[in-house]
Amino acid sequence: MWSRVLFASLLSTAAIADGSFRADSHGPIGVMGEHTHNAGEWMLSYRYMQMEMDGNLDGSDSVSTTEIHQQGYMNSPQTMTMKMHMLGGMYAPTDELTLMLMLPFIAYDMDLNMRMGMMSMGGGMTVDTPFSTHSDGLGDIKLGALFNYQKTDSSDLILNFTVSLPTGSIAEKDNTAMSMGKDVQLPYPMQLGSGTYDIMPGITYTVKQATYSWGAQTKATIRLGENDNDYTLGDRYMATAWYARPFAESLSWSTRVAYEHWDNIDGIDSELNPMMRSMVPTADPNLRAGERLDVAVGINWIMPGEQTHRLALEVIKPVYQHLDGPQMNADYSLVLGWQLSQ
Ligand SMILES: [Cu+2]
Repeated sequence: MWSRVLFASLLSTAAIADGSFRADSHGPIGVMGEHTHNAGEWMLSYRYMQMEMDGNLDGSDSVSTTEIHQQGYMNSPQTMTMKMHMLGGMYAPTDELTLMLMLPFIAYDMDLNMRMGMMSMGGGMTVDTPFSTHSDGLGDIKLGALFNYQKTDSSDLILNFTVSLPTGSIAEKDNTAMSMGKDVQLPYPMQLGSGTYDIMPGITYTVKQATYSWGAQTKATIRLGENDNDYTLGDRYMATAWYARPFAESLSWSTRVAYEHWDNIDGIDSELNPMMRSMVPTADPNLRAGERLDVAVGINWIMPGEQTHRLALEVIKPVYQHLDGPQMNADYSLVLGWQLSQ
């Protein structure tokens, strides 16, 4: 085992000159479609992504549970955990074209508080009932094509084109504190898919120098048409840039910034009880838009060989959020990934 690791490390030092075996020859693991492959190469990947949301914001200001109840909502979201297992595949039929497939499996958990006034006990008395909702299953499958528009020894300009298929459920139901043991349609953020075909055009530029690398990517998510429940999720626009540096023999660290803007929902979910909109902010299609600036640090570890293994971790922390609220506050995310390529 150790001799193999040592051998791999020596190999990576030897190969550092041509750059193909550098840990930072792939971008930070939280970035997708930032590299291409040479003709005939394939890659399999697994990513575990987790995002924690805690509390609520209106604009950039924190809104307390009590303030949300005072705005007339009987239910206030408290925390939400979003977990995703993503299987990925890449294959390059030619040097100019790399195909990509992404299969996401998602689990969402939201904790809420229901507050009810107790008339019989006189003014001002309230009773809090905490409850949770859960959804899980396949998300929207994505098919991508990456075109090497301009490639030099040290830089790569990639045109990204991805289609997102409506394979994720928009019919997720669960008990709520108000549903008397009955499963009811859950609000928008608990649904697993968009329900629409979405196109995701993007541009990626990466540069590799002897002692460092950097890259930038911008990508949009444009929803086409309306889903079966008569609504369309908001479009999303993302831009990110990173800097990475090899250290030791088979490791690299990275630092990254990412900005994302997303729009409100168009239409209203026809399966969602119309009363819900006044009972919980997550059921209001006009309280979904926002923007966020994240910073991230990451590490890549590479084990080259006939087949190259790569392990990577990235931790992402929002530094600025401005939300149409009350909307849930993103606390942090992490992405853990394994990539196998040949
Ligand atoms: Cu790849």
